[in-house]
Amino acid sequence: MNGRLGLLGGGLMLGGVLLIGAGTLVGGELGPAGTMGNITAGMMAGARGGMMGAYGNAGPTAPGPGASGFVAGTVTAPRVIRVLAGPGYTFRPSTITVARGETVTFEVISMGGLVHEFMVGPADAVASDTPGTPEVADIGMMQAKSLTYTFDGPGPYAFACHAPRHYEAGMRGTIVVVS
Ligand SMILES: [Cu+2]
Repeated sequence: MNGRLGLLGGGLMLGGVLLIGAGTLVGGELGPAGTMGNITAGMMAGARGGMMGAYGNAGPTAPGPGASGFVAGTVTAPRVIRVLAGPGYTFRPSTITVARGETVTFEVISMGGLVHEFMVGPADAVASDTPGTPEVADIGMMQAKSLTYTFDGPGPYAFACHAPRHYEAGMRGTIVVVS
């Protein structure tokens, strides 16, 4: 096990929230560089299965509107959506669908070496980095921070990172509101 792998393992559990599937995604990205070549598909599947068994449906893979098992988030029980910030100036997913009126907790994980922010709200406020728009900042490498937001209007809503030059480089995403 090399240092990178140890870091990955530590990153799977952040703030008590399980990042189901994150290992697969990271492995896929690091794989071409050769750093993760010693992780087999079976190892990854086993790790994920064990964690899913421990955490059930509480992890950040809750199905969205239209998907089987979708339960709209509420103020007391927000739906958790995991968002990967980076590597580079990207969010994944870059388009997120929410039901109108639901409350969502975004678990934002910085995956690369950059420090990111996550702002969410009305699209115009997010685009212009309007003070007071909900955001979490200073999300360092392999850190996770969460932000809870209620989509009580028709939209359009958006999310973005306004760390210097990140937004301009394309670090933004779209929220689709369905009724
Ligand atoms: Cu950023």
